[in-house]
Amino acid sequence: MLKIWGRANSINVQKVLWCCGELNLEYERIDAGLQFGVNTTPEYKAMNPNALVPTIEDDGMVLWESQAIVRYLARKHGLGTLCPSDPNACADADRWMDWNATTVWLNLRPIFWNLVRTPQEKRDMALVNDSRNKLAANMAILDAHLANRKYVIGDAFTMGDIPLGTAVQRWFNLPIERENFRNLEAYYQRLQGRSAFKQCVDVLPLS
Ligand SMILES: N[C@@H](CCC(=O)N[C@@H](CS)C(=O)NCC(=O)O)C(=O)O
Repeated sequence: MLKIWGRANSINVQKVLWCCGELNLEYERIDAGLQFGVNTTPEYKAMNPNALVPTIEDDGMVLWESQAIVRYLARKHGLGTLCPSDPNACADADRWMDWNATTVWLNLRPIFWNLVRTPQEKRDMALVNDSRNKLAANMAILDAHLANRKYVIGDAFTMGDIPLGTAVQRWFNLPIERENFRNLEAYYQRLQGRSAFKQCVDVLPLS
């Protein structure tokens, strides 16, 4: 059976759990990271030398990097649905996944880290404010893009929605100022209608 190492509150683990839920895959999840440890053991580092979560093992295939895992599972079990078979549609989904990893996450991470994981007196609020403004600019792009489509590549839900969906959930639940992005709000509500998103990602409080 597919094995997933990683604590359930990690945004990167959540991408993989949500993907498995969309594909109705059975899996065994082993808690790892932060208070659970495991990820710093020699055995774990032999699988993932970064000592980060998630890592998966599937029929002898060991894989780390959450978005590579989402792509792998979507291609293996959801070709034509979660992973579009049309190369243009697939590239479109890839584009939004990469944009999340290379752009959105860089702005979201400092906000999350300071407001959720750092005691109030030690927070770098200048960094939080700057990152929030940059994240709001990213969310404005997504909001405009969603004006005439239900999901990031069109009217069908694909792997392209998974990483961004986890970021959008944080945007709406972090204690920050938010612009009134109506298309983005409708998108978040649409995601909330998906049971795997509700179970694996839309879990509060953020921790
Ligand atoms: N680029 C990696 C990043 C993985 C990552 O940073 N994981 C964090 C959790 S979100 C982690 O393992 N932190 C250490 C810990 O939980 O102990 C991915 O997408 O999988």
